[in-house]
Amino acid sequence: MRIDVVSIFPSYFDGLTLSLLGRARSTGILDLNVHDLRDWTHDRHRTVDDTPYGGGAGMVMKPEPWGAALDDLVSREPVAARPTIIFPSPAGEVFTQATARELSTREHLVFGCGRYEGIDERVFEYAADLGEVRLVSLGDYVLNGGEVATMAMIEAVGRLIPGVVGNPESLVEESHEDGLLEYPSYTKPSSWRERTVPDVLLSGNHAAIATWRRDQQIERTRRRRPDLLPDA
Ligand code: 6GU
Repeated sequence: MRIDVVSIFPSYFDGLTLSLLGRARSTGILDLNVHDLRDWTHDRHRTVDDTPYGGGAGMVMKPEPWGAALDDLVSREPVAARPTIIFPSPAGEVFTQATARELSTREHLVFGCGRYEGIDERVFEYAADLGEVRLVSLGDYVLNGGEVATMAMIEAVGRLIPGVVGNPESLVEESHEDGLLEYPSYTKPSSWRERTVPDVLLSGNHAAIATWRRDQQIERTRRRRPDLLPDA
């Protein structure tokens, strides 16, 4: 998979060279390129924002650098090869594990990280001529820009690409993959500061362990995230 990120703070993404995704990058599974939006400006001050038409607080990102960046990164490929262009936005659809699964099947993702009060609306319209545009939010709270959201999305998507996570089975039993939260985990010692591991986990009875874990998943989900359970 190829991923291009456009941001005025490219160094935010230095962390993606670490650990799992770093290895995926060095083995070639993931071709991740981070770009500075200011490289597509032409004035002395490398200006990327301006005041909003109609007035109001804050600044809006100018369309010209975005247009030039998209032109360079999205070669006018045949329709089938067009990228998915993601603009992180608190006004977007909410990003879920299903979104991550869907995006993990794409050949080319482009993330456009906005700052200030947003990006000139015409950029989204123009991008729609070049690929599939998605405005995506991490959840119902406000961040200062799209960078942290993009990091989260790249990590969630990246680990689903075949070969990125060493043991594919570790992807299966996780929170959200089956619509339930994960069961609790324990390791040695079996007694620690007077707290013991549930007996069933030491029993060697695999059927009983599976039942206990499932019950724990349902109970945790009911307590912490009742919104994830079907109404029945
Ligand atoms: Cl994707 N962007 C910003 N700026 N704030 C957010 C968000 C995204 N998701 C939640 N809050």
